[in-house]
Amino acid sequence: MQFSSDPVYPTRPLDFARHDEREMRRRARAWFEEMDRRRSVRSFSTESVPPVLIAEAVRTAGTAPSGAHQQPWTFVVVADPGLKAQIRTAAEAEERDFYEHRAPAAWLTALAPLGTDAVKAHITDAPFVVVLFRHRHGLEPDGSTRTYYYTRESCGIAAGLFIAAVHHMGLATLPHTPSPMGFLAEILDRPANEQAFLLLPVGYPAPDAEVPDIARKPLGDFCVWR
Ligand code: IYR
Repeated sequence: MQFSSDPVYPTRPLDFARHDEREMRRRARAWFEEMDRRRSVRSFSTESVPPVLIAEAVRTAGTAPSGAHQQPWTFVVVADPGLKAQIRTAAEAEERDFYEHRAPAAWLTALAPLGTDAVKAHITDAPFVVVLFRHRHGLEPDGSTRTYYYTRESCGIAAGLFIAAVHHMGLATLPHTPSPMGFLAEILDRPANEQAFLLLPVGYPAPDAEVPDIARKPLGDFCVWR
């Protein structure tokens, strides 16, 4: 219910680019082809990357739609080699525990074809490690909390835009989810309302990088029309 005292955003005309159908088809196909070339990269070059490029990708991620426009995210860009080393050590400790003790057999079976293990060289090789923190709730200036809505969905969309932006500019990334990720908030000194959501190393692929020779599902296997 809308009360007359509720603040309402002022509105302005939508800035929308309309194309003819031929051009829409061309753009749709070209974008698919570009995104279809994206691969998750697990071995990175140590070559440096201009920080402004990472800033542009984060800026793009920040265009994501979010629940009630609450923008429940913080992207921490880690370039400091000492911090990256700390993150790698902590992530590898969690991953060793995962692979050696915690992972159910079915999960290890599902991962086996990818050949992943507890060694996470990408964290120290890639020039940047971007950690996306989800705001579980907001904080008012007086320290009280404000409920946020659909924060996981919002952060998932922002992460997708970040991954697309990184790929589009000619860099590579990998969504990595060491579990549990509590150590990231600690090492990166984040406030209590922020929880690590995704860790994304960003850089150039190693010159000899290889990826699993796998195909994506054909459209008909995951798109249903009614
Ligand atoms: N977090 C672990 C395990 C892992 C889990 C999934 I699901 C993957 O798609 C890949 C890895 C790791 O990073 O090795």
